[in-house]
Amino acid sequence: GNTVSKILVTGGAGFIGSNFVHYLMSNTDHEVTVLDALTYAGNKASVEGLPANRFSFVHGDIRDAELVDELFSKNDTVVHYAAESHNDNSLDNPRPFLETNIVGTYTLLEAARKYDTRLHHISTDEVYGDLELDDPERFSESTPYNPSSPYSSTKAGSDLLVRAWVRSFGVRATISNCSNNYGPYQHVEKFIPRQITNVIRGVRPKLYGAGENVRDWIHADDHSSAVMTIVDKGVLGETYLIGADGEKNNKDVVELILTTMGLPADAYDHVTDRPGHDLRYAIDSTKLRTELGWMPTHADFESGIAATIDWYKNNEAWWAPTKDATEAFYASKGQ
Ligand code: NAD
Ligand code: TDX
Repeated sequence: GNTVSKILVTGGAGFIGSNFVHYLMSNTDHEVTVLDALTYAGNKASVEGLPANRFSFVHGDIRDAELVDELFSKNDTVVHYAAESHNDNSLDNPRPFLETNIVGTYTLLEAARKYDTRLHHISTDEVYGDLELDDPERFSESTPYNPSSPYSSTKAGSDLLVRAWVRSFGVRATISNCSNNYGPYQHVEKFIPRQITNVIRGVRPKLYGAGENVRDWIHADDHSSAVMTIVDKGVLGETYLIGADGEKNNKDVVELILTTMGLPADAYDHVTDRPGHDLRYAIDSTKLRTELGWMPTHADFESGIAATIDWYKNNEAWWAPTKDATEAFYASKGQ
């Protein structure tokens, strides 16, 4: 396996990155450094109170080649989460997605090449486009790339850069493409936290279109254990798909949130659909399970959602500062 002791986590103040940092602190002895630009999506509070002998936070941009060079010189392993991550924003203003997802990833790859750093690149199932509701095939490592949105096309571009730097320059990298995550510390712009925090505020949840679209939900902790499995045991140059057999349509998810929060299942509104809205994502994670022995442990979606609802109820100070601006953005688009 790969020897890890000092690990740099880009985007570690975001949703999945911060969950990964907490996972590392609880399950490993590694020294952890976060590099995060604290964009609208980053929140330093998500990684506050961690032991200073093992954790440090660097406020900076992954496009800053000088800073990236210095941090790569001090770390043996980099896990790259930093990205512009929200499809709806990418439809409104694609430029930051090109900057961070493409140029940012390029900047890290050049540093990995210089220092021969072990790099794990975090990506998404959205690079594969979408599936019909009745398609018996799910996405696998051999599915052709076919991204739909500015977000997913820039993530696809970043994956292809990683593959090219592996092949052309021998960079020691792996890639994972994961399905939709849920759990604590997720920005209220995203589907599940938006609806939970709407209900907490007495606002009706907002379903895009008819709500038939299917997402393959995985708890952020299961994503973290999968990533650590790949960092420890993954074969260099390989891609691994991460998923936990969690397909649900959006209507069922909204109804589950409402009933879990003690409201009638139909107490939501249908709003303007997302342009180009991908119909269905579904992951076949056989390769990761059989070759590296990974298994998800948060199998019960209902109890995972109940715990997530409790987290948002108990952490209003974490999300309240971003709620009004997020809803104003959606209201401007009839969503
Ligand atoms: P997020 O938007 O919650 O967090 C992104 C973090 O990156 C923020 O802390 C932000 O401040 C930081 N960041 C943005 N631009 C930066 C820059 N130029 N330099 C340094 N830091 C910068 O995103 P997330 O949902 O946690 O997603 C993390 C990663 O996982 C992304 O690469 C995303 O494509 C991927 N992913 C997400 C999901 C999901 O369901 N959310 C699923 C699969 C893959
Ligand atoms: O208010 C809403 N109502 C609604 O019906 C919002 C915000 C979303 N939706 C729908 C759109 C999607 O079908 O819910 C589904 C999930 O939406 P998002 O939370 O925006 O996620 P998605 O577009 O599926 O992308 C997510 O998963 C893959 C992450 O944001 C990406 O970063 C990741 O790559």
